[in-house]
Amino acid sequence: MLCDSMGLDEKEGVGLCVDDIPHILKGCVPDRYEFSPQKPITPKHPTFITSPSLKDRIHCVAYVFDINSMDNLSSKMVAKLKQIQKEVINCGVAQVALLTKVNNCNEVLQDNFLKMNKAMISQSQIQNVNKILGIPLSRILVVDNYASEREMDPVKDILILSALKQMFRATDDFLEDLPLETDTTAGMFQLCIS
Ligand SMILES: Nc1nc2c(ncn2[C@@H]2O[C@H](COP(=O)(O)OP(=O)(O)OP(=O)(O)O)[C@@H](O)[C@H]2O)c(=O)[nH]1
Ligand SMILES: [Mg+2]
Repeated sequence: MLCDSMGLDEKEGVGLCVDDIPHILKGCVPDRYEFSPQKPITPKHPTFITSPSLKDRIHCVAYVFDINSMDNLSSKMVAKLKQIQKEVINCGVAQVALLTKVNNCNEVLQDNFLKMNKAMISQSQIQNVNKILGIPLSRILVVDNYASEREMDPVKDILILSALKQMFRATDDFLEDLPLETDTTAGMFQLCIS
């Protein structure tokens, strides 16, 4: 299951509230819950999930960035991201970064699919994410989403499916570290930086 959240904003009281993060990670936030940027969810909320099961929990967090905005991340935004990462690490949840709007995937893939990672890794934006968030290069994924296209594009599809595969691998790592339980439906959580 892929869960999409409200985007983050560097300003306090705008975008997803950092205090909501632990509740989301633990699986206490119900589907379709409407987040309030000023007020995190509390156990008093009528649909708050007080005893979440493994399937309600988040197993992998994907931080979604526009690749072209990586050089302009403000120090406030970086501080907010680090605060969130602390919560994520505390909960033992896997993390990946998903960089969208990559514009050279076409050349890279057409050149030689096997060289893709090498060419991508040399991109300064990827190095930046690695430095800022400490996310390993293999967990920094790049995609070019469908935006204005009318037809399917196999090159985009390859990148998108390969990103999804890496997310599942990260999710598997989380599940492998858990004590054996019967219910292992995986959930992922996407944080959009707007
Ligand atoms: N060209 C291009 N456009 C993209 C890509 N990803 C998203 N977009 C466009 O960027 C805009 C914002 O995308 P969203 O998915 O709504 O971004 P978001 O961060 O989730 O935004 P909110 O949920 O509204 O905070 C839309 O117009 C998308 O079509 C991409 O990889 N390439
Ligand atoms: Mg969104």
